[in-house]
Amino acid sequence: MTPVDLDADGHLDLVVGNLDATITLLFGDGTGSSPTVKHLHTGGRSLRGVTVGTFTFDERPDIMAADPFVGVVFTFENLGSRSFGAGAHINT
Ligand SMILES: [Ca+2]
Repeated sequence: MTPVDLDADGHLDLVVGNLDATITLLFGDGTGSSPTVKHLHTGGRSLRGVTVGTFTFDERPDIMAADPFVGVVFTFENLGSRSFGAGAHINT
């Protein structure tokens, strides 16, 4: 689980990698309750590591997740407005 402000609204959001190979995004509203939930689907088998960084150097935090069962790292580019590009595959 990684806390980060994905949508640049000043409130921390959470990025959670799931055993079913999905990524859950919880967009906080600053109250600590009732976050807006969004899911990203990797198409993998089971995630074991998720990290966030500005991999495309545009100052928006992107998401990277590792699936050791299929030997792939998935990257999701943050396009702004709570939308993300399709997960790109990097074979490991
Ligand atoms: Ca936020």
